[in-house]
Formats: sequence, structure tokens, C-alpha cells
Amino acid sequence: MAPFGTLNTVKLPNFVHPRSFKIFAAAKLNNLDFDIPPIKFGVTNKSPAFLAKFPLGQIPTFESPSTPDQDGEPFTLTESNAIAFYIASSGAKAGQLLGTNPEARAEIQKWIFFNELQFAPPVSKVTMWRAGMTQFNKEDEQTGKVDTEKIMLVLEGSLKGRKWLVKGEEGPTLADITISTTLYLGFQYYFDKEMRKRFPEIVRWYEQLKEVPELRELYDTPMVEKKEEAPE
Ligand SMILES: N[C@@H](CCC(=O)N[C@@H](CS)C(=O)NCC(=O)O)C(=O)O
Repeated sequence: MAPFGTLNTVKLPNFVHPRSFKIFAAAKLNNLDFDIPPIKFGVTNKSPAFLAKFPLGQIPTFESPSTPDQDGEPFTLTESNAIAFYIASSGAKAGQLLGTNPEARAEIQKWIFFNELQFAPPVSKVTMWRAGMTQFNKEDEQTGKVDTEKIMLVLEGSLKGRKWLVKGEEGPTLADITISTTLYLGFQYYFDKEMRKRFPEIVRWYEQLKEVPELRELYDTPMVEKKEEAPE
């Protein structure tokens, strides 16, 4: 299959870049593939060639030479949620992923913002150092723990009696995919066996996502038995 476009992201063994995970999941559901050039984080994305196209020098970014704009320039996109939206819009499962009516579409947007602003930041504080990606910070660990717990309780309540996050939709929608991006990281490093017992709806819903044939391989990562304790 010809690549749908180029995705600039980092690929590390045993670590899927969290902001890119939702893009990969939407691509799997829409049967799309990417060209992924090798990137040395902090070097390639700060090179003049990269900055000329993407001035913030951040990843992920997307480019599609086969879809030029009106000036003949390749279509480019930054912001992981916008890229995930574009990929979700670009295949046979667009209707399922983006919602079938205005209420569902609005609710999907709600979960995307919820993930970006309420959920991913605290989960990132408690997972990234455990994943070896950042330094431990005591204050971040404490606030991250409190805020993560609060949001997990909201999510647990929202999933009660529902197959997917957005009521009435034949999901998974982009809402499920986006929230699961944060949980994917969380289950690997933070939400251990003890914690998972307290969130049965979230675990049930996540296991169900793992059973979607197109997603099985992407989501196939062991969940942590016991999370690393924070240093004193
Ligand atoms: N809102 C952006 C944030 C992108 C972002 O912060 N990417 C980080 C990696 S997770 C990055 O490239 N940081 C390098 C930098 O800011 O110089 C998105 O969702 O795509």
C-alpha cells in the first residue's frame, strides 16, 4: 500500500510516542500507512530544513506531497489532534470515527479537549519519569497523582453502562482512540494491578478496544504489575 503521507515522529523500542499513538490508531482503522523517516529527537526537528516547514520544531508533524495546496505546496499539518482528525477523516471509517450526528461530533470534540487539557498532563507527570523519558520531580508526582485520580473517577463514571465513550455510536470513535492514547501510557507504567481493580469500567472498555481486529497489534503491550514507587 502506498503511504498516505509522511509522519514525522519518534520511534523507540517499547515506547510509542503518546501524541502519535492516536494518529496510528486512526490510521489502522482507516487502513492507511505512513512513511516515517528516522528522526533524532532534538536534532532533526531543530534542523533548518525541518524548521522551514514546521517553525515550532515539534513532533508529530504530517506532510502529504500528493495533496498540494492551491500554490502547489505540499499539504502540511502540525498538532497531533489535528493530524489524528485528518487521518480519521480520510478513510472508510470516517463516519464511525468522527460521529454520526452533531451531538456525537460535539461530544467527541469534548473528549479530545478533555484528554489534552485535563487528562494527559497529570498522567504524563506520573508516567514519563517511570518510562525513563524525564527526571523525577516530587511536586509533579504529587499533583499528577491527585489530578490523575480525579480524572480516572470521572472517566470510570462516564463509561458505566456504555460500550464506547459516546452514547449510541458504533465505536470506537476518535474520542475512544484519543483517551486510550493516554491510558496506553498509563497502563504500561502507572495503573498497576492494584489500581486497575478500582477502575473496572475503564479496564473493560480498554480490553474491548484491544479486541478490535485493526487495533490488536498496536495496543498489544503488557500492563504494569506493580508501578515503580516514587523516591522519598
Ligand atoms: N500540541 C502539540 C505539542 C507537540 C509537542 O509538544 N511535542 C513535543 C514532543 S511530545 C516536542 O516536539 N517537543 C520539542 C520542543 O518543543 O522543542 C501536539 O499535540 O502535537
